[in-house]
Formats: sequence, structure tokens, C-alpha cells
Amino acid sequence: SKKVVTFGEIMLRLSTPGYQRFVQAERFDVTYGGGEANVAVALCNYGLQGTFVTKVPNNPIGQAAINHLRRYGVDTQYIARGGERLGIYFLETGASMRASQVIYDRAHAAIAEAGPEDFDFDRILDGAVWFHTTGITPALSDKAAALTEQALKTARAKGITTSIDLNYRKKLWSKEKAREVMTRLCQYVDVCIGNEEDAEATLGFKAKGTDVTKGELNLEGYQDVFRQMREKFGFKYIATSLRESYSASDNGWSALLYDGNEFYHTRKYEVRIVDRVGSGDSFASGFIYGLITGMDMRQAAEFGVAASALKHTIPGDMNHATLEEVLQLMKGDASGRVQ
Ligand code: KDG
Repeated sequence: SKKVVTFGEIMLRLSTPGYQRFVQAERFDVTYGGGEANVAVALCNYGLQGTFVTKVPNNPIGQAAINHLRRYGVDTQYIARGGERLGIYFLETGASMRASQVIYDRAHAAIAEAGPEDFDFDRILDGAVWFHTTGITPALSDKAAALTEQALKTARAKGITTSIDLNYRKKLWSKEKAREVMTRLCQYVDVCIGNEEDAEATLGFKAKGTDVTKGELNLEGYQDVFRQMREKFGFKYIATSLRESYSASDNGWSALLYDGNEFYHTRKYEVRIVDRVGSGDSFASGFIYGLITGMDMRQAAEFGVAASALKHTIPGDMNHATLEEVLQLMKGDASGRVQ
């Protein structure tokens, strides 16, 4: 099956049980997450060969992260071992009017301190049809940014389709730094995924006359931003999942796609949120899956948004919805009920 390579960080996720606050918790639930690892797992679930590239410490916690990926069929052969530690992130899940909280404990993670000696991208990318990364990886350190650039450049040189999810993480870097680095990386990108806030923070694109921080969906503003992005970088596709209504527990969820010619707004799903972490990655992996398997761009976006709607119902960062479930949902009504 088709090989897709993703590159980034996998972290140990420690979340408070149920809806407990951090200050109450006496134990944590353990799982693993990370934008690009989430994409690799979802692609394996759909039947592609997801290859995840990172560096994890040579200790049992690093091994546990690798085992977690292997459990879902991810190819882990290029994961470098060594360095100090696996990054951790703590999660307190929100409900109703109380928002979720994330605390990072990821400084000096093995992947943040990895160097060119750890990865031979020419060999890693051999036989791949697609390379994916996100704006989280170059935010980890200057060394990680250089590796991300190296991977994208190598993929380009080998004729492999490249995608990036802009994924701005304000706790990791400033907008100024993000803009400098992401503008450089986007030269090597075919498919760009990101919402209005990501586009503003990482690339400086702002819809004329709209305030992205207000959180109201403004399709015209989006179209304006996507046009500017396309003009500057020549992306083949620009896409984003869209949160159409805002509350901590319910979402109107759709996606928008632009190919330089046509804007396509997918159908909208009403989702009740169990765990929204990783929903953007679910959209990205679904969209990538659709394009790789020959769906037209609209179907690929519909597949992505249906996959992402299902993710909201699944605890953990990774999407464990099956291919059949996603296809079924695409056929059903928008409330998610299937006829
Ligand atoms: O997109 C989901 C990610 O945010 C999550 O898996 C954790 O990679 C992560 C991060 O850096 O926030």
C-alpha cells in the first residue's frame, strides 16, 4: 500500500480522569499524542502505510511511545533513539462553559534536540508518495526547524507531494519567529492546511476588515486569506476544518477548500464533544487519504470532515474511526445519524 511519511514529536499525554481539574487529580490517564503521529495512525487505520519519523529517548518511556504507534500499524523503523526525554503534555478536559487546559512539559525532548545525524531523509522518503508535517515541529527548536526544512526539501527533490498543517502553538514560539520560519518552509509545500488564526499567526495573512479573534465564522474573510496564501506560495490546495459554532461541548463542524479556482464548503456536522484534541489532524489525514486514493478534491474534503467529526466522539488524540465508519457517515444525515 502507499507509503506516507510524517515527521514530528510524539508526547506522553497525561490527562485528568473524567472531567477533573488539575488541582483535584490524584492520578492521570495515559496515552500518546502529537500532530504528525496522529496523522500517521489515522492513515494506517484507513489502510495506507503510515511511517512516523521522530526521536525518542532510549528508555522504557521512549519504547512505550513506539509500542503505542506499532499497535496501530505505524512503521517505526526510522525513529531515532537517544537524547534526554520524551515530551509530556498535561490535559484537563473542559465541559460546558469551562475550557480545556493544556500544560506542556516538553523542553529538551529528544526530538527538539535531534540533529541531521539522526535522519537520512533521502532513504526515509524512498518510495513514499506523500510527506506531511506541521507548524509544531519547527516550533520546537532551531534544530528541529532545520530538520523540517531538510525533510521538505528532500521530499520536493524526490517529487513527493508535501503537506503542512500550520498549527500555530503560541506556547512554543512568537508570531515573529513563526512567520520567519514558516514563510521559508512553505516554499516547499504543495498542500497547506490551517485556519484563519494559524494563517495570521504563522504567515501574517489577515482578512481585510475582519477580526479573527472574534471567533465568528466569516467565509468571505477566509476566502480572502486563502486567495492571498495561494498567490504568495502557489499551494495546490489550501484547506481547513471550520468550527462554525463555539462552545466547549458542542460544535458545528465543516471544512473549506480552495484550489486557486473554486472554493468548496463541505457539509456541516453537529458534534457533541467527547475529546476535540486531534480533530484538526483527523481532517488533515482524511483529506490526505482522499487525495492519495484518487477522490476528487471535494470528496477528499468531505472525507476529511466526516473523519474529523467522528474524532470528536473518541477520547485521546488519535482517530480510531475506521474507513467504513467514515464512508458511512458521509452517506448519512448531517447530525451523524446514518439511515
Ligand atoms: O493537533 C493535536 C496536537 O495539538 C496534540 O496531539 C498535541 O502535538 C500536540 C501539540 O503540540 O499540541
